[in-house]
Formats: sequence, structure tokens, C-alpha cells
Amino acid sequence: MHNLSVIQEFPSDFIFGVATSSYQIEGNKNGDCGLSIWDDFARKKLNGIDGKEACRHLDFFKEDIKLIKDAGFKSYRFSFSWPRLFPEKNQKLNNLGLDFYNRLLDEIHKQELEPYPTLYHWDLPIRFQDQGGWTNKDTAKYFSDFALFIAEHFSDRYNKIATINEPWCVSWLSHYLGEHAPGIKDLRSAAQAMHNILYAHGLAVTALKSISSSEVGIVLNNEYASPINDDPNNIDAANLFDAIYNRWFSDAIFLGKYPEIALEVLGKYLPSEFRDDLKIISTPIDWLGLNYYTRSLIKNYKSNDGINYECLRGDLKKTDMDWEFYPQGLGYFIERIHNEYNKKIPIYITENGMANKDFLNEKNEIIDLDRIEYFDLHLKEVLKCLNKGIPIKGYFAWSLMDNYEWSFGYEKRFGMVYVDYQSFKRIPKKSYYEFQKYLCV
Ligand code: IFM
Repeated sequence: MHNLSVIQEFPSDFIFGVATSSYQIEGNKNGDCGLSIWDDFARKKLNGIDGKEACRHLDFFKEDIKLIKDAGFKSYRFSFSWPRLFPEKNQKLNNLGLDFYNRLLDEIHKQELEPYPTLYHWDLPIRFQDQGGWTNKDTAKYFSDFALFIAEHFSDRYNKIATINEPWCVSWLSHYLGEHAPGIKDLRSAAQAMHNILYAHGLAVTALKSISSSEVGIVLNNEYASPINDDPNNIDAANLFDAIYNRWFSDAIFLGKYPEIALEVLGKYLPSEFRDDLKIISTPIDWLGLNYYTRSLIKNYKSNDGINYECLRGDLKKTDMDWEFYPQGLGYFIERIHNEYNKKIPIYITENGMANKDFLNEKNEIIDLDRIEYFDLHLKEVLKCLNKGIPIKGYFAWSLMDNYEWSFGYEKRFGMVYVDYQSFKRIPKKSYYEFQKYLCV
């Protein structure tokens, strides 16, 4: 049986934390929060299952912060909600939103935790979608104004901040696959969003740094590509998947270019000035956040639009998302960032975790042994990389508590703390106590 004793082998200055995001936990029906693209998408595509209530973190944030503290974690990664702060068409500041984040940050500090805020975790105010959302380059400028605002009001209370969470999801998943808001399925829109979200990141780095000396990063999600066999067509397909999913974002940020094989299919949709924009996109960052969950098996598939691959799942043990356990992929990406992009960049694992079919047993406990196994296997990969001298500074488990899992609504449970969506009671699971056992020594 797995346990988390591996935690004892990490250096004492290694940061263990937990991660959440605004739309997934806060509940946007109170506090004069504005609507985001997820409210619209939920209404049109998810039978109205949205983040109105979520975990009601707006009401329970003190209790939630205490749970983090009591398990022995040292840091809390959360995101600011843009529509909560600026709900109105005329961009008027919502003082209730400002007040909420002031109280949240104060509480985090009161509990002696270190905040790791993210500026954007997918809840784009709906007014921007009416003008094209991330397919419109102007959205990047509005985002940079938002970054300035955050730095002006809160940078006295954070030392590190991330611009964007998972630009692949914001662009490809949401504009080519159509699985996330705004639910578009169009290659041109996807290419534009892939560029504009990075441009928004680049502008925001400069904006944040113009106000404070806090360290700025971005959070990339990487998924390992295994060709289904060694047929050269499948290997090419896996390379294209890797170029679009992973390297598009990391090459742009660290090398100031896009991978050639991805440009061959997407280049014609980019603005003519995209190479100049890449200079802004590659403005140096201070740290990198890496989110990692699984791998895909990739098979060649001839399509009309040049996206010549399909993604399959293999036979390894799976999570409730049907995602395979593939911890070696995490080690692979840590080494790749270190060896191919920047040997000095501090790396944080900003998300890692699994959805599980959790239930309360007759003793009112949740025994999530598979989740403990998942954390154990992935933490061992992190430790291996640390022992090779790679500067990995922290690990944030996804997630503190069960929450709104986007297009899956409340069906998938990723938390170390169970949320009863009727009473909003929080019940720590066995994985929570397992972290506590080794963090509170
Ligand atoms: O819940 C999401 C999170 O918002 C972003 N990263 C992946 C998680 C699990 O799907």
C-alpha cells in the first residue's frame, strides 16, 4: 500500500502547497460578481450546471484556509476572478470584489501561508467574448490593464504571481476542440487564441514588473505524447501533438519562436506581426509553473485541416477522468524544461492530482487510496529530478477540495477534502490526512 513518506526526503525549504481557482470554488452568485464565458457556456452546453454556488468559498474561505494550514501546507495557489473585480460594462471596480481579495490575502498571511496568485484561470468576463474574446488581440491589452490593477492593489502581499493558467486549455481545448468555454471548433480561432493568450502573458509580465519586484511566472500544462507504435507516421503524429500541446507555449516563452511543424499548419492564421510579438512573449520570466496529469497515445489520422493525429488512451491504471497514471511523464517534462530551455529557471509543479470516485463510508470517512498512490508516484518523480540537481522549488496538489470540474460539472472529485454540495460541509479525505502526517512533523 502506498503512503506519502517520500515527503520526508524533500529538502526542508521545498514548498508543499495546494491549488484552486476562482470560478471552480468561489461561487459567483454573491458579491456582485459579473458573468464570465463559463456562465454562458454552462447555460448553452451544460444544462445550466455552472459555478453559481461552486464550493461557496466566498462564505467559507476562512475555514478553507484553515484546512490548508492544519494539513501543514505552506502555500496556497488561487486565482483572481476578473469578472468579480470588474463586472460592469464600463469597467467600474466592484468594491465587494476588492474587499474579498483583501480579506483572502490577509487571511492567508494570518495563517502564515505564502500566496501564489494567478491572474487568469479561465473566467473571462462575458463582455470580452462579445468582441471575440481571445481571438481578438485587444483582449490582451485589456488583460494587461487588469494585471496593472492587481499589482497596484495587491503586490504588497505576494512575492510570486502567475499570469495565465494553462494557455493550451484557453486556446486549443476551447477554440479547436470546443470542449471548454467559449466552445468554438475552428482552427483559425484556435491559432489566434494560441497567439493572443501568449501575447497577453507577455504584456502582463511587463505590466506586473512595472509596479513591483515580485517574481512573475506562467503556468503551462504539459501532456506526454506516446506514439501508439514505432510506425514513422505515428511518430510524426506524436511530434505534431507535442508541438501544438506543449512546445508551442514553451518554445515561445523561452526561445521566442514557435515550433516549425506547428507553424506549418497554424502560421497562416497568425497576424503578420507575430514574430515581433514573440519578442514580447519571450520577455524573461522568473519562474515556471508546470501542471502535469497524464499522457496520450497518439496515432496518425489524416484530416482535412492538417491536424493529422488522434489521441487515444492506453491500458495503464486510470483516474476517474479516464486519464492514465503515467508519472514518468512528469519527470520527462521537468528534465526537458531544465535541459532544453533554461537550466536556471526555478520550476514549481503548480498542479498534479487525480479525480476519484470518492464516497463516504459507513464511518463517514473517505478512503482515497488511489489518490495517495498517484501523489506518491508523482512525488517520487519530482524527488528524482531534485536529486539530479534540477531547481524544483515546490509542489502544489490539485486540489484542496472537490470543485467545479468545468464541462464535467460537479461529477469529478479532485479534492483532498470532500465537499458535500448540499450542506457545503468539508470532510477531509484520507489523502489529506496522509499529507498532514508527513508535513506536520
Ligand atoms: O480542474 C482543472 C484545473 O482548473 C486546471 N488544470 C486541470 C484541472 C483538472 O482537470
